[in-house]
Amino acid sequence: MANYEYIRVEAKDQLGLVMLNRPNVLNALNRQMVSEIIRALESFEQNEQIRVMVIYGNGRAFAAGADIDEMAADNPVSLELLNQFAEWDRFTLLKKPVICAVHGFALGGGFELALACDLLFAAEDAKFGFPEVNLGVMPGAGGTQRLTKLIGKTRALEWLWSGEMRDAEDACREGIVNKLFPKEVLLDETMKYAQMLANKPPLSVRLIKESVSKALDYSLYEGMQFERKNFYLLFASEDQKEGMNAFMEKRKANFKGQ
Ligand code: CO8
Repeated sequence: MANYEYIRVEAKDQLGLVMLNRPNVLNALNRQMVSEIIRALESFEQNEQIRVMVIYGNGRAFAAGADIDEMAADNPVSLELLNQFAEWDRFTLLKKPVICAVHGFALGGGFELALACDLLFAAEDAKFGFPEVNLGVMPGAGGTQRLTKLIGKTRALEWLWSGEMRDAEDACREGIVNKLFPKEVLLDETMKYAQMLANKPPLSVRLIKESVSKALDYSLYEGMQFERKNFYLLFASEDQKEGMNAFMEKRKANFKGQ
């Protein structure tokens, strides 16, 4: 497995785990770290053994945002030339499920990373927010877009303008957090869920992800046409035969991802 400086990566059965690992700065995301996260996820994407990916943080936070020390001296031209978001954009191309387990702070870029994942599980101590407004900037990695699509315009504006942190229960009520757990069991419960998902037919799982993502961009009609093609496509898979035969033969299906 590749050598990373700011993350730790582990393949555990069918799960690909990425741990953010700059605990002394609350896992502040510097550019190299973002690059490492993307490269690690892409390598799991290519790994046939891996069916589900999980991201979590080491220390007392998930991630307290982009690394402010690194960003402070940036200017529009340096940012344009750096084009750091080209790498970030590759996150949306991942087809396997990505689950995020958040404890402690998920702020700014850390919250954006969590929102980019497919499911978000949180510990009861989790705190979410976009403090960028207090730094004289704003979210830049999808925060204004993803939050608005999830909770609606006026609620997103209120939260983004205030820069305030909200607790996990609030985030759960807003529909941002899928499941809430006591901190001590967050990772175990996330792994259990990830393993359950890993046992589902992988082609169905990825085409459901793709179709649901399209629902955010497409009209209902276009989305349904897209869904239908994916539905048809699954009838070309061995897992469709296996799943339906297993049902009729009253036995457990053995899905192979083909
Ligand atoms: N960047 C750099 N260092 C940080 C960051 C950060 N975002 N957050 C915390 N740290 C460092 C602190 O400087 C401190 O370092 P040191 O011990 O050397 O002084 C260490 O982490 C521990 O932090 P605190 O002592 O401040 O811990 P507290 O428990 O007192 O406070 C807070 C925790 C409230 C989370 C506080 O650290 C804080 O406010 N952090 C900054 C939060 C923030 O403003 N985040 C938004 C950053 S901007 C952004 O994310 C833009 C995203 C654009 C796209 C990015 C794509 C990746």
